[in-house]
Amino acid sequence: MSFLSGFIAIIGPPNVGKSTLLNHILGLKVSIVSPKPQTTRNRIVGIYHGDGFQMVFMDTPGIHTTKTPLHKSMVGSALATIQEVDVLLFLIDAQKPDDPHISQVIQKIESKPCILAINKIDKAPREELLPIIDKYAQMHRFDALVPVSALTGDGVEDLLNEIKSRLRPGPPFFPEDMQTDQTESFLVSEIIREKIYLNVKQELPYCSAVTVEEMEEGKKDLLTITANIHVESDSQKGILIGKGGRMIKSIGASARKEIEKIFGMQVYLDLRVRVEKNWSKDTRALKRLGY
Ligand SMILES: Nc1nc2c(ncn2[C@@H]2O[C@H](COP(=O)(O)OP(=O)(O)O)[C@@H](O)[C@H]2O)c(=O)[nH]1
Ligand SMILES: [Mg+2]
Repeated sequence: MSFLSGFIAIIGPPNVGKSTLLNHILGLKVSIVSPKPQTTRNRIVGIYHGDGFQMVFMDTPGIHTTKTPLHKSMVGSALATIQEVDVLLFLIDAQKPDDPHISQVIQKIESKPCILAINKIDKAPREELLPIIDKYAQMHRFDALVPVSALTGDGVEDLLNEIKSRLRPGPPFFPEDMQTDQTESFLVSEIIREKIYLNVKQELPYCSAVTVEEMEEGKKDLLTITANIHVESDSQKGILIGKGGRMIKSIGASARKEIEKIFGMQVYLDLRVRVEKNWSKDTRALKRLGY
């Protein structure tokens, strides 16, 4: 038997669990997750190594209608990914089968092999699944429709088998010990960004970007990291720092704990908040911040 491989894009509306599913498949967190929509801003690659096969997953930002430059860049990155892959994994939320963004995604599928995964079945009563499956089977000729829970792992094995049967003979694209193509500093900036989403209410997370300025491994297994959080106004800076610095401390502490776990060493994390007026609307600033 020859080796099988392929590129798979995980696409769908915002907040359906795309990043959670990728992390579950890999058994490793490569893509940040939050209860807020539009957490993922870039394409994230996750590599799943099996016996005789390799699946290269690409987690994408949710596809949605948008006008702002940042969100245009996010949706653009999702749409570009669709063009490049062998198989599409289209994820929807069983609790929101009528999400208005769904038809927008379906229009972009074109003629690629496409598997529909109906996620969050841990939250949806079984009797609600059949009508959803029926409805979607009529909407598009999906190659397979699989109910899953990215949270509990229910159905994920079936889903992987469906994907596997659509891989083609080909080489492994990545070495066996590689699970993501992200740089360490990108991963660190994403973890900090996730903690902003989890700690700060309202709109602020959407107006913040994180860059890592320095990462240095010193003596005694101590990793020193300096990172900037860019926000758009002084009042946002105030919210992010919080009363007596409480907010930024809490973001820093939870980010540090997770970074320590991933890198297996002690971390000193220095977070700085910078005001960069309207960065999310300025194409040059977007580029500089990685979007
Ligand atoms: N109950 C339940 N929640 C889920 C499941 N998968 C993801 N979630 C939650 O849905 C939210 C959005 O997840 P995320 O992976 O960031 O979605 P994405 O925007 O599509 O990447 C998070 O709060 C997840 O914990 C699932 O299978 N069941
Ligand atoms: Mg995501």
